[in-house]
Amino acid sequence: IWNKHRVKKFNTGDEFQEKFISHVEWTLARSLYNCDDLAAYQATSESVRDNLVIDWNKTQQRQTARDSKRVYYLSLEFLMGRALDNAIINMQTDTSEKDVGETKETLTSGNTSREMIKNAIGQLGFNFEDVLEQEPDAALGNGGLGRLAACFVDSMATGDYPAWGYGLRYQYGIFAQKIINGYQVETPDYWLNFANPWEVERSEIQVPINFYGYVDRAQSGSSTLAPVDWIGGERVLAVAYDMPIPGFKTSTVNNLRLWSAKPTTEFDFSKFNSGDYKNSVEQQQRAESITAVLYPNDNFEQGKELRLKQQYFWCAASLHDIVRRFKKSRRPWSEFPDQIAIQLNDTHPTLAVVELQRVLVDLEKLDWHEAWDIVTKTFAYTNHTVMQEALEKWPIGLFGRLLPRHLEIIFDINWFFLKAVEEKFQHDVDLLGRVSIIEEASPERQIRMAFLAIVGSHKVNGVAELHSDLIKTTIFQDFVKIYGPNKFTNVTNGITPRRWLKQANPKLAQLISDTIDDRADNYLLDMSKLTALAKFAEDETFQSKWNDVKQFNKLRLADLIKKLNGGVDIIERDHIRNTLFDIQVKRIHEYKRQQMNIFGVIYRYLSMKEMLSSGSSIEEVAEKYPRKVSIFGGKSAPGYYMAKLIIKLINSVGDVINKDDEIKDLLKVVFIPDYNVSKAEIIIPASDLSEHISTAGTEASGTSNMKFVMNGGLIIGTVDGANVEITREIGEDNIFLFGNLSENVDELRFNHQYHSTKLPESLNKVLNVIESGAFSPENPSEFKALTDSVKYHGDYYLVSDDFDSYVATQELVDQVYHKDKAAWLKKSILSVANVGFFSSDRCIEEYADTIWNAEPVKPET
Ligand code: 26V
Repeated sequence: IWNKHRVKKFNTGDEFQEKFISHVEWTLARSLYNCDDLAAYQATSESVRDNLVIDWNKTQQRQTARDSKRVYYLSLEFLMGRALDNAIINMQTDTSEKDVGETKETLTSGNTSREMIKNAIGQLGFNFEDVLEQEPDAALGNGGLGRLAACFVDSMATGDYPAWGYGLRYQYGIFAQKIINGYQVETPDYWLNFANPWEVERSEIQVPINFYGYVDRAQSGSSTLAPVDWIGGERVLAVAYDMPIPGFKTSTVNNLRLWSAKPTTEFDFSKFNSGDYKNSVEQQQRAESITAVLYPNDNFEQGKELRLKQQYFWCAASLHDIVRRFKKSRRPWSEFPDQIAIQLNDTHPTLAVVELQRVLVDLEKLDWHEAWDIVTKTFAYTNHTVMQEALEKWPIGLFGRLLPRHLEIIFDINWFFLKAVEEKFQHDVDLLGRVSIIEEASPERQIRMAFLAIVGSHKVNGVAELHSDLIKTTIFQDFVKIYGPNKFTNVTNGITPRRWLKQANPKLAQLISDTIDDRADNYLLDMSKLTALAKFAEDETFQSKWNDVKQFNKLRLADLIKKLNGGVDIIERDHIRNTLFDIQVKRIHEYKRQQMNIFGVIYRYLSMKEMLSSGSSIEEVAEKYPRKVSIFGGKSAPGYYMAKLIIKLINSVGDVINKDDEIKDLLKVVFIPDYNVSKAEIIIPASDLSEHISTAGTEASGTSNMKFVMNGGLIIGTVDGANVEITREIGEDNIFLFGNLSENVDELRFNHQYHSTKLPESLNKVLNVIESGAFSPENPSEFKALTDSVKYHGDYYLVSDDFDSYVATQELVDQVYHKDKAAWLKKSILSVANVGFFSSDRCIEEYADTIWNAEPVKPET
């Protein structure tokens, strides 16, 4: 009977419409007469989801049946953005046209899954883009680290890897940013306001999680490493919510499992009986707070108890899920690492290492060393930052109260580790203290999570070559000595071309597939096909089509900016073709140096004004400083004073420059509020130039640099992070590099500290004008902290050392862009032709081959 009534996918526009209407009427209990864009979005999503669910179930069955090695990607952040358009694009298949319905288009007709649904929705009276716009972003991440996890799950599904993501289902994602009087104001992102069609609650999958309590040694006697009982004091339930992750051009649909906290149904009867009903209920409600909100810090660690609770809740739930699945196979424990690879996205999931050791020793009664061998073969750790203030450390007092048994286990892990180190390096007396997982600090000892992650893993990787080299020579230097260099490796980050090219830039995708004669978009799976574009780099007709696409995308961004600016244009529409769009969008951080960018803008403005006041004509000014708009976007951590001040400065400078009629719209400054994934999809394709100008050695990789290049934008950047590989791949003629190198940073900082270094005249001028109150007449000292940091506080981010070369490089950019458009377009085309290396598919393959030892599980064709 089951077979007879098997559910069916829609395959034609006609069948889609049938599904759509049944979802409007049955699922949403609406009629076509009161179906608005939101309802249309929901019905479309439900329909598309139905198709996915069929493949999702099959994929899970297949992966279980094949019983090959599985990969689990543990990340506290998954910055997914919208799901609908991505799901539609990934539905695309290769098979030739068959069975044609009313709309004359089918899902199997090559390049048209998106077109087919777009037309079908159009016939129902809706505009496809407006429908897509209804979806809130799933913004469960801060920035690069979270978006990387999202690109990785896309590539793991596309590569048919049996791989799941594990994370938390925050009720509030990263805050929404409002700009009020130029200041950032945070408002909550309650993204689950409307039913979320992209998740399935698995109410049957609940894992009890304990906190606090005490360790009971009754069963172990005096032996230290024997199993013990941890009697938890507080218990909450982790409930699984699953999101389907469809691969591109494959029927593989993987799973992203996010945990949500809820109270146990066990009731505290002692409290209840003593008449304390209200307290008993209140304590239950506290459970939900564990997954209420994403911590909005990026590269800054605060050491809050709730954050540690989140981490343990998530690690324990995920591990028990993984172990439960493994136990079904009835294999011996020794095969655990052959069947399972767990990747730690930064140190946030490091408690999983400890939890697995606890499960094996305390619950499964394995010998300590046997267990530890399994643990270290299972885990691998990715480091994403060298910034000291981002390295996680937990005071042992707080830690031991919340997780008493785990603290003991960490002490034991450390003891065995240090013993081995001591045996090997008897002469190095300081070494033990330097590498100890427990830092002897005042007022209290702390657990160094990065060291624990290294000791508990078989591989440690950085995310770009320079970064991977740096961690080996700085923060993890001693561990290279202890373990040898092979434990440390590099996997340069990547991004998914499905979202960041096909979805974000449909016009460019179309031009590419037409030009390289790849109507089925196979280049999105094999980006080396893009090299075929190189032969058109100097072709005038092609250049002009390329330029038209850019123009289209710039207009699209100008429309967004206008909408955000209350319907008023900031950028003169008639001039867009001749206006250089110079964009810096990313989290606001001193090390990313948005302050240097805005100082550069001020310098340009002052120079223009000076020319005018010394008698130059506006034409002469335009000759030296041609049309340009400086676009910024990004969130600051709510408690990060300097970053917030940078946002205010950008907005204040914009207020002055944008109103100045004298410079005749030659220069504009825009701050786009609430930068997020779906805005990035509009912003990135519109860039002529983007800025990746971090102090050398501070940006681990950067991934937006790759996104901009993939969309034909050129880069102005420092020799930092993946800019190094980008330069290697696309050629140094096609990128504007400037500034000091990372090997000189220490010395430059030293000079600032111990000698009084002189500011360059250009920067001095800028800082003086800021201090004069030119941008804050009502409060001239408003930006003092920013100017002082360069002038008097050691200029830690070396703005003064790089400023002149930055300004000079910007002037070079102007000249190429405005005086030699053909040369510019050639650079742009060659960049895209050679961007293939930065596909996250390549990146995932490297992880699979060199770290996970995992193979794809291909669907039968
Ligand atoms: C640390 C913390 C500390 C506790 C509070 C919340 C929180 C959230 C995130 C982090 C880690 C920050 C590290 C990070 O995001 N690194 C970025 O990773 C990108 C992907 O590898 C990389 O492209 C960026 O260069 C790097 O800054």
